[in-house]
Amino acid sequence: MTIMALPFLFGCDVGGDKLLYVIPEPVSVELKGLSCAIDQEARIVVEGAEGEMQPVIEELQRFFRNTLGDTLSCASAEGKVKLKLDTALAPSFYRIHAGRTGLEIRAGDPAGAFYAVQTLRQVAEVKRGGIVLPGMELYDGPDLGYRGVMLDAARHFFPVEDVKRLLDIMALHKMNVLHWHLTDDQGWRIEIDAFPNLVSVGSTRARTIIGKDPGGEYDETVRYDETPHSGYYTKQQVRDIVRYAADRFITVIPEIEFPGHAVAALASYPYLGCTGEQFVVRETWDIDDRVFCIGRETTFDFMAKVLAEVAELFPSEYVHIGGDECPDKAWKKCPYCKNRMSDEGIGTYRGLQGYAVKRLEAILSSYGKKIVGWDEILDAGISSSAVVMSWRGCESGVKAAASGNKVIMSPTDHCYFDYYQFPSDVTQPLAWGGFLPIEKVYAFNPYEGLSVEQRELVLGVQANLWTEYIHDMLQLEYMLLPRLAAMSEVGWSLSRKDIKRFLMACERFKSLYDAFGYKYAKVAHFED
Ligand code: TNX
Repeated sequence: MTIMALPFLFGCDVGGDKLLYVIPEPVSVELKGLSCAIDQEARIVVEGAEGEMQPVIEELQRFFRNTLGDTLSCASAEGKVKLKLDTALAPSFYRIHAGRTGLEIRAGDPAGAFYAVQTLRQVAEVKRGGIVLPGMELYDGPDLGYRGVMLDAARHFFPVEDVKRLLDIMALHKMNVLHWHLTDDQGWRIEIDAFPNLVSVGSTRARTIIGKDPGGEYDETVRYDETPHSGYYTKQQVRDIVRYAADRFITVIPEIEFPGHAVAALASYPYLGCTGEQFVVRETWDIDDRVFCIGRETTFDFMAKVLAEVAELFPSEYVHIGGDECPDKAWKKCPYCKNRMSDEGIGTYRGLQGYAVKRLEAILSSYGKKIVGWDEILDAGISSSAVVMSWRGCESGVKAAASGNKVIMSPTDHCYFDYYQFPSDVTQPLAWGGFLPIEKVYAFNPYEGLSVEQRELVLGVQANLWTEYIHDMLQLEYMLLPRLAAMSEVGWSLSRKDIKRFLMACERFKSLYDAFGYKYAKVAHFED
């Protein structure tokens, strides 16, 4: 059993004031003189909703096991560690009282209690065979309900263990949605019983472009690694991940890209494209003209069956249907698409996408799901229940909110973690492009341009990890951390952001990442 010595993280003297460094920043903290010590003899007492509290008890026990080397058992009374549901607190909100007599967590719901444990993990110190907590009264809860991370598992595949590790990292930062990008031109990553070729063909590309994709025509200067890249999640693995996430109060929203970013699907079933040609799973990264045919009914039969299986696997209220970057070049040459336009009275090729999105929305609605889509879905008109994920800036989000739609803000300029973290004169791994230092993530204001009423429609924010140039988990963590710490404060502590305090807290957070073995970028303010 490993005993991990956590660094002394709390009670730092800064200019004479004692500060408690927690990320994301809690609502209020009052430090009390006397600390609270917990050793193996302590017991956990749970009051109310024992069943629902089970994942919280397990997280507490994991925390104690990792720090004390032994776990704490539950007792029916007289425990030193108390967990209580308190209806006076809002969902996800919690209070921590730590004092000489013990530790008490009160929470509005089990998620709130889970977040309390995450806070404790950050402020605990191991001393003389026990955990010591600062004496404190802490009150906390999130500003925004949706705090997401998108993992693109299509461009590069991340095995189950990596996804779980990402979920652990998210939990530490109190992030609560994993948007799982499962299909794209370069790979289909989820097993669908009705269409076995999606994984037998669609989950493997023969080779991958080396270095930066120049776009446009690929001439002889382009080099490939000549190594197949493959991988997919079985249904059993998907269920395992969904369960693992739920135990950490994280919802998983799957994304099945439609009607663009479809080459892996078309390579698996050529009849899904406008020409019926056989393609291979894409080996380069640029936007592709080969998209789903909107004219043929077989496309919708396919999507209805795929989405039925997807809806059954994911308990989430939402399914993400993609919708971004869908060229209309193939549709313009397609007799089926032309027929569709005349039959349905659709005046523009873009209108075909609007038609397709509405049909998918109806299909998903019959499975009890609502849709999320990239902001292009707005261009062709959407229904009021669709959620818009604003990525080309916040303008589409503002537009969607103005028409009463719910919005998730994830603009490239603040949320794209596939962008460089350092200026171009610093040596760093090849990235998509752009420049997104941690301070810029932190400066993100998802409410800009919105009236007070419209702000209600902003569900939250999301960091996006597109993985064209992110090959493995090590690199993924390097791109994610510490920028995720900044995003967690945008989502959780928006109303009380303070860059000076944050950067100071970040310094401390580094030792936490070290203790947990997470890789991070040594960004400025984050050096030794
Ligand atoms: C745009 S963001 C895309 C992705 C790329 C990404 C690279 C979005 C909805 N589409 O397909 O991976 O840029 O930053």
